[in-house]
Amino acid sequence: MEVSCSCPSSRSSCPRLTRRPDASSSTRPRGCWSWGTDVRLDVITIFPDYLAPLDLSLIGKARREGLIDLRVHDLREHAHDRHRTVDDTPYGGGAGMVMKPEPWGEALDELVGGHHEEGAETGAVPHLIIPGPGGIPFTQQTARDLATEPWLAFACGRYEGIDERVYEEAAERMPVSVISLGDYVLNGGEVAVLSMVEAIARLIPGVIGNEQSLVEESHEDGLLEYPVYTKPASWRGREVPEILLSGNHGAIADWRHEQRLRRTAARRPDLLSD
Ligand code: JD8
Repeated sequence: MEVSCSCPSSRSSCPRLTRRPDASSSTRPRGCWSWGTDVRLDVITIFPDYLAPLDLSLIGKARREGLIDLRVHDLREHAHDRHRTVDDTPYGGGAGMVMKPEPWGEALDELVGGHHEEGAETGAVPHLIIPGPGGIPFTQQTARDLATEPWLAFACGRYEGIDERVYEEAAERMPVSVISLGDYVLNGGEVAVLSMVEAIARLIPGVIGNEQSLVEESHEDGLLEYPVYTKPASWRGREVPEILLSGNHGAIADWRHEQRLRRTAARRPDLLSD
């Protein structure tokens, strides 16, 4: 996916044109972008308060520390009639309402046009992620891939969805991916964006304290996580597995791997056949 950037770096050294090295490398260039953080995330929605949880916890801390530049935009700012209308009845009939194209076109114009504050000629564009039940599945690999990109924008649909021409028009000026959180139906894209942003942001260097804990997570290497325990060693007549109190780190590691295999075989045999 080709993205242009007008920062002073030469093509070969500009991080925007090259995916950011993965989490572990410390050579990652910083602050090439006029917004000075490594990753910019924009979310466009008619329910900005739905994204309030991203002010909390590790993501909130990462935003305050300038590791992530997360901006939430209200789509209704781009609906100029008295009722700030963003939806209308579907052509061809049918139940429900469809999101109008004009507010989306304008919202994306502002996003792309405003970057670097020098206007559209910068050529820098985000990767537009549009959640939808018909999208490609969102997986840990998707999160890993997107976490290497410097600028993501998320379009939260509602009602029966967004006018199809918005997808087509956007794809003429930026990369567009329709991604599904899972095979069930939500009422809109906000919940999906909350999950996707958390899964992506926690892979950005510095967001979660010790990146070591990223390594043995479920789906990180295709196996589910092992069971975990903490004090007290005995609780309601239930004991912590003896091996974990042994101090024998090699044996503990073997036991944990065995537990991961058993749990994966029991709950997600599909992961073992991949
Ligand atoms: C975006 C509108 C609601 C969907 C009519 C219900 C993702 N895994 C997922 N399930 N549902 C969504 C999702 C649902 C959305 C929108 C994402 C925008 N709706 C629509 C089609 C049927 N209503 C999702 N990611």
